[in-house]
Amino acid sequence: MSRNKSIYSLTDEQLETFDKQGFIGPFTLFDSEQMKELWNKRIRKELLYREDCVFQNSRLNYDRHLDLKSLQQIVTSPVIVDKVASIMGDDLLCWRTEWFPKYPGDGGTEWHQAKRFFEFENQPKLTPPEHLLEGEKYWVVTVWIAMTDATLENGCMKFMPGSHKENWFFDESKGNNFDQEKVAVNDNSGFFGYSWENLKVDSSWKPDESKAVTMEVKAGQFFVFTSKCLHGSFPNISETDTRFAMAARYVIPEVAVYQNLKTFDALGEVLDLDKYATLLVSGEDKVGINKVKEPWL
Ligand SMILES: O=C(O)CCC(=O)C(=O)O
Ligand SMILES: [Fe+2]
Repeated sequence: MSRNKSIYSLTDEQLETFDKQGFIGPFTLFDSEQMKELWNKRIRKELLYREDCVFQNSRLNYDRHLDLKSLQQIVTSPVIVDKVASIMGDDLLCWRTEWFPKYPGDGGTEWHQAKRFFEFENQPKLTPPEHLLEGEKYWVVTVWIAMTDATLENGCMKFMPGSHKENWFFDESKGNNFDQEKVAVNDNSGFFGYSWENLKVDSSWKPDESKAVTMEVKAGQFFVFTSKCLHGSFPNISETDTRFAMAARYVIPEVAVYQNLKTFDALGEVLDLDKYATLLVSGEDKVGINKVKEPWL
């Protein structure tokens, strides 16, 4: 089943921009009033109901698109998926959704890059075939969806355009810099006490902030990026304005997700993969190396 080009697909020009910058957007999934209503009246409440979620007893709340219809509709929406398909092709798996809240007073997310999503524990979550790992083809992208307005004041995202064509400034496999004390106080950085600082290839390297592009978006808007593009976010310096976002991460079926793992380590937790599966959001899985579910809600 091939996916037709639609009004939601990226144009050739947009694809070129994505390739040049490493990110593209914002685009609109819902208008902001609709998103605020959906977020406040539905999604926030549904997130508290954890009976059917895949990772019980986890504060991370990963992959709630696997049990919540509202989120499954978002990650399978053609408005999003057609754009991801323009970049990576028709066959697509959503392998992760995660939350990035930023509360008043929270620090910004440090500049970082992610390749195989080692996530500080020296344990790659994604294993692409070698030719993809070293090649130019995109095999994993993230879609960052704003549940609330994201502003310079409350901690919107920022990117270093073109940095994905430069180096890996971070070496994820350095891993294991988990700070249990910080976890105990829960610093709300989104990384629960981990620091990218220790993963720098060259500890004296600093990105040139003057080249950063800021990404202020309205609730209901989203953008797409490759996690090789240096990205981070501003601190939330507002008094009362919490910024909430959901990141939906997609791979092509050639990429093995949580290869040979029964559990995985994430930000100080051990999560059991028993009920986990990737979600086929487009096309088909002709490779068969991952546990794949089709949308069912
Ligand atoms: O929302 C943030 O502050 C960080 C998000 C991020 O790093 C990601 O989605 O990969
Ligand atoms: Fe990130």
